[in-house]
Amino acid sequence: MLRIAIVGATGAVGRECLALLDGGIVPVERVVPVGSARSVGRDLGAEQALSLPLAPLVTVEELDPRDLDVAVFCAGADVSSREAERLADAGVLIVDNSSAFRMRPDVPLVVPQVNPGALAVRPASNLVANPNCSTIQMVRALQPLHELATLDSVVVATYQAASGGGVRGLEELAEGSRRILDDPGAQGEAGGRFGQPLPFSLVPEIGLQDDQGLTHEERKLVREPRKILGLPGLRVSATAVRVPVFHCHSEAVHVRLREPVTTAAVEKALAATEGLRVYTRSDSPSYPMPRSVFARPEDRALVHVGRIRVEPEDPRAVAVWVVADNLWVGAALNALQIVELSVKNGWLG
Ligand code: 2RA
Repeated sequence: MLRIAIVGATGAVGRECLALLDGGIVPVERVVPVGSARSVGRDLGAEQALSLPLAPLVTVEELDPRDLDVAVFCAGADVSSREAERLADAGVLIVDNSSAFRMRPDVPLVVPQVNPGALAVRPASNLVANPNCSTIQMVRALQPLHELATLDSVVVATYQAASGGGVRGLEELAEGSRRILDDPGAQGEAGGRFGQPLPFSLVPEIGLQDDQGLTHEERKLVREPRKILGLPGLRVSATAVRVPVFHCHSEAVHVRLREPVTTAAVEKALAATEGLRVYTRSDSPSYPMPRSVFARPEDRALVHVGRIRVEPEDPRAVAVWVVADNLWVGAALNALQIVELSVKNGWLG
């Protein structure tokens, strides 16, 4: 039975972590919700109708490592950078959802369905990094393609939901959409959670652009798959776009393989992969959509792959459409599956 802290418990990902723990993903003795000073005193158990053994909400500075086996951080890179290593150095396993430690060589970057071997032994750093949400769903679709015919290069365009911007992102999309429906002339101001007005528009910039014109989100989509898949030379070209959708990230993934394949072989390889739901042309519709994926918990836990096709002029070029719940597959569920795998491997709990 684990003593687990959820740092950022009142945020969009933290709330999903509590809900998943309530559903029994791992056996818990005690759950410590951690939030800002202004959240102290909130009863998250009542707010979310949880039946967990919840401790009173505390601030991250108040966490005592002697009372913890594991802490899941979902409060952003600043909090992780400032507080995670204090707990890790005191023996607490840290599963971090932020970008703070992902590229450190002594920190495994883990998608349990893709590179479980990265957790065969406890990392000496006591740090495990959860990849970026848009990376997770992409590598879960890429892995079977790599095993089938060896990846050569990837081009991806993402269509990322407002929930990637947390509670504030969801609220801004809802409020801004209402304003425009009430007054079609309302333009909305630049700034805000997404840098530009999102309702009824698209924002092709997630995170700051670097001096080569790639945004932070696109850099993650280039670097993280190389580490997770163990393919340091993998070429990835990414365009990350924020779209006026509340939940679930979608991705148009174009892959170049080393060997020729058929659509039937690709569908078979994807369908044989744990945690993927495949849509073929005999399905109606033959593709997943954000609202259909978010509608049921059993679908929120899967990566959905459709529009599977081999380019007519090039049998080594494959295109797929990938949709997943960025709060579950892309964050809370992947993080808790890391905890679950660590327990299964016998070195946690
Ligand atoms: C986003 N991947 O979608 C980033 C962080 N969750 O905004």
